[in-house]
Amino acid sequence: MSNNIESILTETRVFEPSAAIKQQAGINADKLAAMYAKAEQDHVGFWADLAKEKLSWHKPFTQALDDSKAPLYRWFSDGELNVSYNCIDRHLDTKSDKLAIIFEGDKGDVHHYTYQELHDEVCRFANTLKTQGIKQGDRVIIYMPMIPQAVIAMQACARVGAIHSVVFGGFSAEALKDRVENAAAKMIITTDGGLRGGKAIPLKGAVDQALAKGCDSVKKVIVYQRTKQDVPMQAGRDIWWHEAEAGMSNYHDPVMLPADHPLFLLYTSGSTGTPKGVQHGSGGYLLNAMLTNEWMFDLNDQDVFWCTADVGWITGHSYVAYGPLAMGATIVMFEGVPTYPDAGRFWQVCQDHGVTVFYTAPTAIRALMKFGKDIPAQYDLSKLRILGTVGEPINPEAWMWYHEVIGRGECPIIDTWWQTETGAHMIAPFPGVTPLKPGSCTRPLPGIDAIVVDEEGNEIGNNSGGYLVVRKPWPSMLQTVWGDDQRYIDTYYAKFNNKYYVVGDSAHKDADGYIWILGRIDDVLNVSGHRLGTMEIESALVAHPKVAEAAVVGKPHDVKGESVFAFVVLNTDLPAGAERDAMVNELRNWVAQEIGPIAKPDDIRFGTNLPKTRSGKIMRRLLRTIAKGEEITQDTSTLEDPSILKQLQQA
Ligand code: 6R9
Repeated sequence: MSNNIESILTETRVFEPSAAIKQQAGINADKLAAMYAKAEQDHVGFWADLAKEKLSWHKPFTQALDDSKAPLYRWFSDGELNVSYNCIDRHLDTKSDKLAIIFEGDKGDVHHYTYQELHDEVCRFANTLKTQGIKQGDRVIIYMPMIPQAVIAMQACARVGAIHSVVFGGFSAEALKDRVENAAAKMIITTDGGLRGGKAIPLKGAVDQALAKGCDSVKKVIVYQRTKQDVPMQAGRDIWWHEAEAGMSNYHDPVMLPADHPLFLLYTSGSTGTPKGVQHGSGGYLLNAMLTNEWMFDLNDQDVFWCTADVGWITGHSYVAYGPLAMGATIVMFEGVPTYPDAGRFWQVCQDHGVTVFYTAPTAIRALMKFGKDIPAQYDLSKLRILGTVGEPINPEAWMWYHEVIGRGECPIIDTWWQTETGAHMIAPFPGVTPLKPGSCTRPLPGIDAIVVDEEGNEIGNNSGGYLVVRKPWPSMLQTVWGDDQRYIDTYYAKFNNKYYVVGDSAHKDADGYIWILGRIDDVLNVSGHRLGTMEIESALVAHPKVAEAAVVGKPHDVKGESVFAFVVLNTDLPAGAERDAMVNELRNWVAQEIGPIAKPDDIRFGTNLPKTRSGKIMRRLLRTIAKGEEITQDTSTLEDPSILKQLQQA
């Protein structure tokens, strides 16, 4: 940890907000100071007032926070609302003709939806869900590419009170099956396929494979036609979206639900083998998802907001499907990839649709940076006024490139730290107020009581690294792990006796109170901003008939942040030459099939054993050193068989 801290502390540049953004931003220094003061003085009241002001309630709540079963907190429980009503219907009086979604497909096809059109689409699909037997509380899996129908499906679920769980389209049939079964979902909504980088990617095929292996809870599969590739349809179970929707009304009365009714589950990797279903509620989740679009992105009626995240991740929930719509903003959705047909694609989309606020991940910035500044220079990016980043720490070099080359040296870089579990931004700058330091996500938001503590749970101050924790509950925090309250408590609260929400990241706070995220402290990798559990990949590897044992570690990677490095013990002889190459390929494809291509190891090394202590614990820190290609200087005296290190280094 100490190496990291030192290297980060050498970053001393500070960027004040420009005069233009200072003047434009809805939240100025005075307003922000008043918010901090109010939150400090009355934490629950601060959130309660915002909930009353920002959301449309069918029935007002009388109690903001129910902590009677802490740490299972519930917000605004006796209030009633509907999330989809808050995202769509309430704008219709004043904004029915305003664009809600500007969609650009992989091949450059463009489709616009006004708020009225979005309303009608969502209502028709909500009526379809009801007709197909979906009731309040049922779980619905959405396994779709990045097209407006994914958002329409999410909003329609919210309208009828069904709990959706979006599974990223890049996950395999096996990963899909695990999630369907854990959620005991009644329906899957999918497409024949998706288009990415000029190629048609099948999706329905993976659904069929998953259903062939189990998933007995699934009664219906609704299939949207996107690519028109041939897909088999099983009579009685599978139905085309357009056929199911035929004759449905454009009107649907949204179901008013308790504010703590679950809105969605999103599966995410943790330090144990199986992904957990992070459960989010309705009112509290929407409040923070909406507010942070106002606070961090300063969204107003003239803005065109493009968040490049897929709806399969939390960022695509809070900053595509829900938050900006609750603000009544115009969003861009893009189906394709940043490098197709060439590395100017992102900048072309920004130019063509007049994007003013752009939000992406450091891995994308680093990848596009490699192509040089001449490519973005070919596009008119003058409308951009705020740039955001999320998913992993952004290195100062990428920060500067983003700020100077994409942001003309004027756009503030809003580095937002948060997680699937937190629902919305937690630590981030306000564009019109906060001086920026490249590489720091700056300060916790008002009402977010995030601190850094030592092993004993005592707050530590300047310049020492420790655990990032959150002391007080906040409205968009996860409600629990689906069906497993104990796992929720064990994972997030047990470490400090239920006193703090434990984030799983290490961080340090500098003398100005700025937070610098150092990385995960658990066995979670961050590959291109996506969370992958080392245990998950290890379980996939050992499920291969020829694998006896596996250990996975992260290796620093200049574009992806981290790459997957696997050490494998086969139950056959140590392979060599062409045989070894073939085995490496076989295992990489195996992992892609078990989890998805994002989990494919970049490197695989074979050994006759793994470095273990005499008590049988795998010494991962040694494996990390080997993965980096560095010399081993650590103490290896507790190793059972030190010769194994040489073998793994040479392999
Ligand atoms: C939103 C999202 C969460 C983990 C988190 C941390 C890392 C996210 C970051 C960041 C440094 C940032 N992370 N944003 N690290 N600076 N701005 O990414 O959610 O997929 O659940 O990942 O990502 O390690 O704990 P999720």
